[in-house]
Amino acid sequence: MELRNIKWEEEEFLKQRKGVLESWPTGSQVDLEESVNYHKSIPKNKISKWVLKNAKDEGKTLTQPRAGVALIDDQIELLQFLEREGMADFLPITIDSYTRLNRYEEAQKGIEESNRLGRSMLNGFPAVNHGVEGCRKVCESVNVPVEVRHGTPDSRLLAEITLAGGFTDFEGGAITYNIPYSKDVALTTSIRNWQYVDRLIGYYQEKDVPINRESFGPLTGTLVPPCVAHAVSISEALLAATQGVRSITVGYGQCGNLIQDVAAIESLSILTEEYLKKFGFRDVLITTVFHQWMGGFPQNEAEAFAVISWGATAAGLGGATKVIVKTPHEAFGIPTKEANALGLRATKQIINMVKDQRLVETELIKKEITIIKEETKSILEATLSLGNGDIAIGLVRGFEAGVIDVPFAPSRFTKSKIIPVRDNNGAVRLLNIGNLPFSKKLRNFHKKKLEERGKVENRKPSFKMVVDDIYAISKGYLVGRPKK
Ligand code: 8ZB
Repeated sequence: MELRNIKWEEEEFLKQRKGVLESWPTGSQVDLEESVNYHKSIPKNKISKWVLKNAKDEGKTLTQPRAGVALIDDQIELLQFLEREGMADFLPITIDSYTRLNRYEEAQKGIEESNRLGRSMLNGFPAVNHGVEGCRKVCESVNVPVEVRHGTPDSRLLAEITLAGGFTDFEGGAITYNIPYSKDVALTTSIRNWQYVDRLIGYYQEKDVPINRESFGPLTGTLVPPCVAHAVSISEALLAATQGVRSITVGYGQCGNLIQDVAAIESLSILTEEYLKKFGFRDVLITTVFHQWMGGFPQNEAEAFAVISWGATAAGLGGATKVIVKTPHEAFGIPTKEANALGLRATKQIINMVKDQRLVETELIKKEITIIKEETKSILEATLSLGNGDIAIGLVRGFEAGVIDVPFAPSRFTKSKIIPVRDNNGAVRLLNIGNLPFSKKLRNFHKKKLEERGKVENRKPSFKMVVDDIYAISKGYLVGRPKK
């Protein structure tokens, strides 16, 4: 089938389904009609779309952790703890690495080892192996929506099983779960595989079962400027809406400068609305998710809490619908449930304190919104134009040409020519604009901002500065200044 951004015919979709479901034994447990009926019995307070809609209408920011372990009963205990002690508004199952790579045999060994040793020997929940009933048990054990969070370029079977398993929200996308995670997966392949996932959700939607889709805005988590995250998230929103998805969360990872972060969330929702309308999608619920700092964390727990709280501040002041929370164990790996709950509680305290404050009308933020909008539009327009208006084709050609680009990506299918660095206020700008189709005015803006910093530090902006910035937060600062 030729790659194009059009809704898959039902017949084509059902034909491919057979192969997907036959690729692992638990696939045979999926019965779409039965799953649709199952979803109709889920109460509204556990359906992602309705919980997100309420939060958006009421201007609330919901909290959500990451959490995944190998065994069903342990996953239930973990989620119940995070709901009760962490007061999480939203829960996840974080999927293990073997499942993300479709290596279900090794996931099975991990389950058996975990059973034998009495502790989790996987770094997440192997949902495909646990099957439909295992997933339903997890969803039924809590009182808030549970989202599938992973990092899987080919998540067709994972989507089949988890959606039949009662989850109402599915993270990822053709770009955000490929470019930062894989070296050799072609974009044409990941776009097709994610069209399948979106088409499956479109199928549920046609039967009045709303499933939310969320893009993974942080990408490589390393100084990704807002325009890059936005262009990618909006592209994934267009791909999803085309297949019939009607509830979409677009994402962004904290950069660290408050003005830029607040402007990023605000501009992300405005631009997504604008582009979906432009392509004729008027009935899609659009919400935003803000990720607390995705780069290196300080080891000291008090310092880690400070980073967490700063992220919570930006999420709250920016009016994000949801915030993904880090923990004081971030520098060391997967957190204990107690540490996870503490990150949630610290975040909620801040969210509650800033919820009645609004910053968006501030001049500096307005200016930053204008910049982000111009940058994002220039990337999206060039990408669309390379696809002659088709975003799927445009993405393949655009990444090849570098007019849309992700910094520090392992993928062979992106140029990764752009190099970000902080300006003198800590906002993320571009040291190397690569092939991004920026106007002269935008280029000068970045140049001027970096010259400003260079002058203060008495050095030329260079890769040394970039490296200093990458480590700065873990060492206690935002901007990586030279040692005096
Ligand atoms: C790309 C996302 C990385 C973040 C966290 C890492 C890091 C990964 C789990 C998890 C709780 C898990 N993460 N796996 N957190 N439980 N099974 O995702 O610590 O912050």
